Amino acid sequence: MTTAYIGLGSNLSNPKDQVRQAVAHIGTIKQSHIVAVSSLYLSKPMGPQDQDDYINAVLALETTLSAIELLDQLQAIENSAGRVRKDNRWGARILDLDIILFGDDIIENSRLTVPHYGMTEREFVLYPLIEIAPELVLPSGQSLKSLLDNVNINEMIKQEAICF
Ligand code: A4P
Ligand code: MG
Repeated sequence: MTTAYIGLGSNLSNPKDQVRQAVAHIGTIKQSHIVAVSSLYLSKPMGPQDQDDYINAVLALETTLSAIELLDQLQAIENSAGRVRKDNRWGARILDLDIILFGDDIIENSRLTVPHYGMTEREFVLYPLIEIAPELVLPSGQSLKSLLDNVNINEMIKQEAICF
């Protein structure tokens, strides 16, 4: 059994509903169950500024799937939400599901980089994550608390909790 942390993000088509529905879908993934879900957070877009603010959240999932099997499940959920993959890096999206951490695994292959390459500098990953895993330590040995000391909250606003 591995504890995976999944980052959720949306800035199109009623982002709060998109994230809530994604949590419900993730709750149906085989061989897995959700153990914690952060509140929703309203965050400023990282990347191109001519797009709407994002809704972000992070959840913890206990799973006996492999990381690639979990990625397949998450991408199927992204696709069912109507996600269209475009070339515009960091552009607007209906639903983005990223594997932030997969236990203490360090994964580097053509489909997966875990820990997620952006997690250490993204306020919309670190703040929701510390809400549900305050004592978390990364595979590198860095504590989540120490990472947060170096990250600006960038006007992000905590919103309501998510039921799961
Ligand atoms: N991939 C590799 N590692 C992972 C991982 N750990 N988790 C691969 C999930 N996927 C991973 O992903 C492209 C490929 O990355 C996948 O096929 C998978 O094999 P994608 O979801 O199609 O593309 P993407 O998400 O647009 O790319 P990228 O560069 O990962 O985007 P980011 O870095 O996630 O940024 N601003 C705010 N405030 N909040 C946000 O959530 N998100 C983005 C997207 C931009 N600005 C944002 C936010
Ligand atoms: Mg992604």
